[in-house]
Amino acid sequence: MQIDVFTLLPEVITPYLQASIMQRAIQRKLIAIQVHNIRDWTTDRHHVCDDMPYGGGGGMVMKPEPIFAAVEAVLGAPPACPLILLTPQGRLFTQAVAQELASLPRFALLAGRYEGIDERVHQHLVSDEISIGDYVLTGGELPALVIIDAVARLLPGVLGDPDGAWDDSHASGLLEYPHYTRPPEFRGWRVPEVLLSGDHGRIARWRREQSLLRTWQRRPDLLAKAELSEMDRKFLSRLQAGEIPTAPEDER
Ligand code: JFE
Repeated sequence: MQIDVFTLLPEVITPYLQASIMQRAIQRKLIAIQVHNIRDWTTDRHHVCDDMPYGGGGGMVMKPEPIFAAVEAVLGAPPACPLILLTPQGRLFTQAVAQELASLPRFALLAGRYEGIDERVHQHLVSDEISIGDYVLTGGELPALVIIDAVARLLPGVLGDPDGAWDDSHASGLLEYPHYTRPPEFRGWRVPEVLLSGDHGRIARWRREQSLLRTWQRRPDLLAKAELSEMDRKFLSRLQAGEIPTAPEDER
């Protein structure tokens, strides 16, 4: 997998890629990431990348010329791979979008700054626009890193796990069950007895019910899309009927 990142702040992107799991994935050539400074493609003495908005109003707008020059120099014209603009106006980034991107051999990310980017970049250069959530950041660098991270961990071999990315919350459509490790008692708080029982059937059922309980309590919107068995549905209707205690064990 090859990813190109276009940014005015390469120094924000690079350190994250040089640590931990990302660094290992790059060393093992599972992923190749090139970071390009858009300012390197300015042609004026002061390397200016922003200008005042036509029509007035506050804030500055990213100029189109250095962006087009950078992208066309690296990706060609038209671009050889999808070019994704990070913006609050994009389609929402989800695990499904991460999976979609993880299936591509190559894509590129354009991280803007200032209050916006000249509309001609949206219209004539970019192939897709993604938002990582409904809040406003100061630029596209953190969204770019979020996307790289979520995609990288889906690539075979990036996680230590031989089964690939865990069948975790957003993959299965339910929230994760609670995790515990040693010691069995910490400050008087005990690990649920079932997890110490060695009974793998009971443990699997407890975890499934905890996933269902948490999803019902915290993200009931996810239940509509989740894949639920007949047992799952029976458990949820008992929850709904108030037949199951919902507080953590140690608070009952
Ligand atoms: C840029 C900015 C004023 C944006 C309404 C480039 N999910 C997500 N949140 N924020 C971003 C993405 C993001 C991405 C790129 C960005 C924010 N800004 C700041 C300022 C209005 C804006 O759009 C500049």
